[in-house]
Amino acid sequence: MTRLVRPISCMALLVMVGASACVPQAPSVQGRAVNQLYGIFAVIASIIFVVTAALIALSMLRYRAKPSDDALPAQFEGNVKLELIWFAIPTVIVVVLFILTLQKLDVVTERAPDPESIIEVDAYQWGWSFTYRGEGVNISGGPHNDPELVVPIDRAVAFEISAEDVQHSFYLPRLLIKRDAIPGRTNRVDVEIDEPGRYIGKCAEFCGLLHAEMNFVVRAVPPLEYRAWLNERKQDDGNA
Ligand SMILES: [Cu+2]
Repeated sequence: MTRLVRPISCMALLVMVGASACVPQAPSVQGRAVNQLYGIFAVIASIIFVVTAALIALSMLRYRAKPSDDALPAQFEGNVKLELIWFAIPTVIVVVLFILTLQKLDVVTERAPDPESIIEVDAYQWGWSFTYRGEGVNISGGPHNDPELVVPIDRAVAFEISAEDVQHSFYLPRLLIKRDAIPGRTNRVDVEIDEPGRYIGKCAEFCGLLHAEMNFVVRAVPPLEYRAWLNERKQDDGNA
């Protein structure tokens, strides 16, 4: 039976590492940094799980009491070398993960020096208002009328996020972006999307009765299409 421990452990490790590699990749510079960090955490956690489970299984199988064996097994008290090893290994793992997390945090929180657009996000019960700063364009909507904003791909766009009434949260699940929207405070997050598409946005902070219907859409398009859309909206809003 103990001969099976190693092949089963290797298979379990491969399945877990493979599963972590199958997680969909976020199509943005910031989301990809988070994805990479998730991947590293998943691989290290999988190795720890498999090694721990294998050692438990091995000791249960190899050292279980035998019917004929009623003598007390050899007794040990303390093992300095072993204790140092199981102190050192988790410490090294935690320090390495901490340093990697700080590095990825730099990517996620970095502000673009010259973003293509700055979009002021105002959350309220139960909708969103998006104002393109300096462009005279506003898009807003609430339940059953989800606002759809347009952003360019391959360009950094800055979101400056605040709230009018209670706390909300600006959340783009597919892009792995989330920032709290807090009354009286502005949180900024810069996002550079690199695949065109429609990305669903949600409020991720329970904020009242219609919280679940507080959705929006981010449509990412090529830069030229974005400029054309912006000019069209400017004219429409100007004529309104
Ligand atoms: Cu909300």
